[in-house]
Amino acid sequence: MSNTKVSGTSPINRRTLLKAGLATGTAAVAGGALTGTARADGDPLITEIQDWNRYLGDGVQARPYGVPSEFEAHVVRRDVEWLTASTESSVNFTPLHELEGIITPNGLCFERHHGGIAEIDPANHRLMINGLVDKQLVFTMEDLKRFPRENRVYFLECAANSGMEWRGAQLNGCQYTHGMIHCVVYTGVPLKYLLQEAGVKTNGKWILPEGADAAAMTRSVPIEKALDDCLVAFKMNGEALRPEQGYPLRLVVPGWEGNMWVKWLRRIEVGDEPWHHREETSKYTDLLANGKSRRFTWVMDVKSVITNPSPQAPVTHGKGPLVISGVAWSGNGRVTRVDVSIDGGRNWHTARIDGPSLPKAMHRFYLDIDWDGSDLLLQSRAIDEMGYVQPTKEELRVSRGENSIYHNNGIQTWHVKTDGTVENVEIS
Ligand SMILES: Nc1nc2c(c(=O)[nH]1)N[C@H]1C(S)=C(S)[C@@H](COP(=O)(O)O)O[C@H]1N2
Ligand SMILES: [Mo]
Repeated sequence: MSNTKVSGTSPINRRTLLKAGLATGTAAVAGGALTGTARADGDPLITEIQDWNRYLGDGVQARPYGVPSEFEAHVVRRDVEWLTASTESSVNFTPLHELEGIITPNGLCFERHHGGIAEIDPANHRLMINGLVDKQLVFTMEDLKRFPRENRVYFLECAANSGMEWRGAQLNGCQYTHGMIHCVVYTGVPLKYLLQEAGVKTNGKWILPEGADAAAMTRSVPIEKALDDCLVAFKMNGEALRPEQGYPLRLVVPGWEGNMWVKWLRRIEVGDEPWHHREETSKYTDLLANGKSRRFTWVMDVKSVITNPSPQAPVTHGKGPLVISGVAWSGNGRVTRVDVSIDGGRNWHTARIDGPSLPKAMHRFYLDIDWDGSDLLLQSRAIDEMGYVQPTKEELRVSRGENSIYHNNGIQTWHVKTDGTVENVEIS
């Protein structure tokens, strides 16, 4: 925990920052600067035969379902104990600082449950469609798998992601400040096929997806979205959904707040107006400075964060070539550009987006610099195909006040110190 504030001019020496040797923003690795750190001769790791080289290893089927190397045991979801009263209605966080590319491995997708994990035998699972439809329908999992299906990569972000950071820098690590997000490839049936099968009546304007868990979560979703890109998904990253993520069936609501992605999906009611249930009234609304609340803030706006270096991932190699890596996403479509600043937002450099650029999916960006070893104030600012620019936290507070929890897409600052350690700070 820390509450460090770094003021606009001191204590960071701006001239030192500017000397950090950043070239054009594209590849800035100085030629020949990256000599190996290991000993070139006489290193016992080269001259001595190691155990893994001497003895046969485990054969096939020693690990029928593979797990990561024992040396990766620290790469796990983590929670913040004081945040919630119980683990059944709680959240843990994706270790973003340990991941690369744009896909979150299934076992590391953050979890947010309101009534714990429902453990459902797919043979006993049903999906009902009722309400303002021509014919009520009940599907088994087998029925659903006879509809045409699609594969789509989408991020899911909880609207409360970064919520603890509204009033100032608080949690020391991007896992905690930004880890209520994951991005996987879903396989599922477009919801519109199921609604067409049931026949939505002309006054059917909203749907109410409902979960089969102990929380029986519900949210009102406008019919336009339901008929647009929503999926009823049964696979993630090629395999069955994990129980934590709604096995055997979850609703996918691309680009919209995670709360609407009902897990353990058992029923979809069609209605003529929104239901105004708990999760869209007392929760997932934002109290403005004037005492009014914003409601139905569905879209997750453009956002980004630098994942390395970051407080849990300090620079351990000293000055010289440094890979700055991060993720960006937008519920409005593709991310078209990410800018990175190493001097707290004074100067910006266009980062390199690498890997697939898919709408409503995570994007990976890099800025390769030659670090001169001085203090850095790292920031990233994403821009999406609608032209939205990620705001500063101050801009957000001016427009939304200080009471908000949800939809904090403000620019994050990491203070990289001369010893390579990194701290969550805010520049005022
Ligand atoms: N049935 C049900 N669906 C649910 C929830 C829940 O508690 N029960 N939590 C919601 C919230 S608030 C979020 S952010 C996402 C989290 O999805 P994840 O656990 O796959 O990360 O699921 C949503 N769907
Ligand atoms: Mo959420």
